[in-house]
Amino acid sequence: MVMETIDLRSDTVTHPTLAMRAAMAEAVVGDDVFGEDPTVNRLQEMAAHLVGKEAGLFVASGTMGNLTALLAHCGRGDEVILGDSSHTFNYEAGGMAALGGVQPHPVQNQSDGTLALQDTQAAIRAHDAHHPRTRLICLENTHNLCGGAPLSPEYTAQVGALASAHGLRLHIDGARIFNSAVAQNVAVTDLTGPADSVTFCLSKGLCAPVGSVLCGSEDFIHRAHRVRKMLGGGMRQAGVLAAAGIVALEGMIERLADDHEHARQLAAGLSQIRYIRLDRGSPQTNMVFINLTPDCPLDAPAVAAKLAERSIRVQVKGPRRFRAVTHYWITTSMIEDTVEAFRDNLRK
Ligand code: TLP
Repeated sequence: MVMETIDLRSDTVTHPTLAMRAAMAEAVVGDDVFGEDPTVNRLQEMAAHLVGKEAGLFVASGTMGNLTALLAHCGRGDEVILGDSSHTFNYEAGGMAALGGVQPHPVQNQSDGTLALQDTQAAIRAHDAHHPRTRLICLENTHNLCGGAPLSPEYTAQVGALASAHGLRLHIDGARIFNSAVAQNVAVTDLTGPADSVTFCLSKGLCAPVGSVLCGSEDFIHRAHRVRKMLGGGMRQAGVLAAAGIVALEGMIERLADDHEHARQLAAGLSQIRYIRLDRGSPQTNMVFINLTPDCPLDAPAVAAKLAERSIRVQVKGPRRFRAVTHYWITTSMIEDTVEAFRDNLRK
C-alpha cells in the first residue's frame, strides 16, 4: 500500500495504515453518546494517561478540540490570549467569537512560536468593569506557522506559572505535540504538565483517518463533554474511528523521528539549489518552509504546477513561498525525487 502521489502539502493527508484498517474492522463498538463505546473509552483513557491528565474526550477534529476547550474554559465576554500566528486565531473560522462570544486577544508570536512573557503579562486585563475578563492563555506546540517550532518544557512551565499567578487557565493546541516531544527528546508530560487542557491530533503525523483527543481534569472533561454535544460532536459508534487512534498511540509516536529525518534530508537537498532559500533553522520537526529568491524567474504557483506534473504536491503559502510536510507515507526515495524535481525546474 503506497500513496500514488508524493503529497507533501500536509501530514493531514496521511491514509490509515493496514493495521489501522484491520483494527477498525474488528472494533467493538457501542453508543458513545451513552458513554458505552468500549473502544472510544479505551482511547480516551490511553490518551489521558499519555499526556498525564485525568480524563480525555474523543472529538472529530483539532478544530473541534480547541473550540470545545475554549468554550469549556470561557464564557461570553471572556478573553483569550493567544498568538497572532496561531492556528486557532487564523484557521478555525473564528469559532470562539462566532459560537461562544469569546474575544481573542492576539499577542505577537516570536519566530520560535512562543509568546514573549512580558507581552503575555501585558495582555492580562486588570479587574475593571470596562474590560473583558481574561480567562485563558493558549499556546501551540509544535507551532505550525512558525515553521513547526517545538516549544520547550521550560518555556511552557513559565507560561503555566504566569497563568496560575493570575488565576488564568492554560490550554495547549498540541495538534503535533508528539512531534515536539520526539524532536526535543523529552517526555510529552513535560510539555503538557503545566497546562489545564491539551488537545492533540490522531489524524496528522500519527496517521489515523479522523479525530483528536482533548484531555484535562475530570471536571473539565465533564464540562467539555456537554460542549461537544452542543457542537453536534456526539458520535455514536465512534469506536471504528477510535480503534485507528489506539493503533496510532501504540505504534506511531516514536517513528515521528523518521519524518523529522526526512524533513532534514529534504532541506539539505533543497538548500543546494539556486533560487531556493529555506527559513533560518528550518526544519525543526516535520515541516520545511521553502522560499524562492527574488531573482527566480518562476513564482511559487508556477513551480508547484511543474511539480504537480510529476505527481509531487507541495503547499503554496505565498507568491514565493511553499510548505512541505513529511509524514508516514513519504519515503527517502520520494524525498530524493522531490529535490530532483525542484532542481530540474529551477535550472537556469
Ligand atoms: N492544520 C492544517 C491546516 O488547517 C492548516 C495543516 O495542514 O497544517 N492546530 C494546528 C496547529 C493545526 O496545524 C491544525 C490543522 C489544527 C489545529 C486543526 O486540525 P483539524 O484540521 O483536525 O481541524
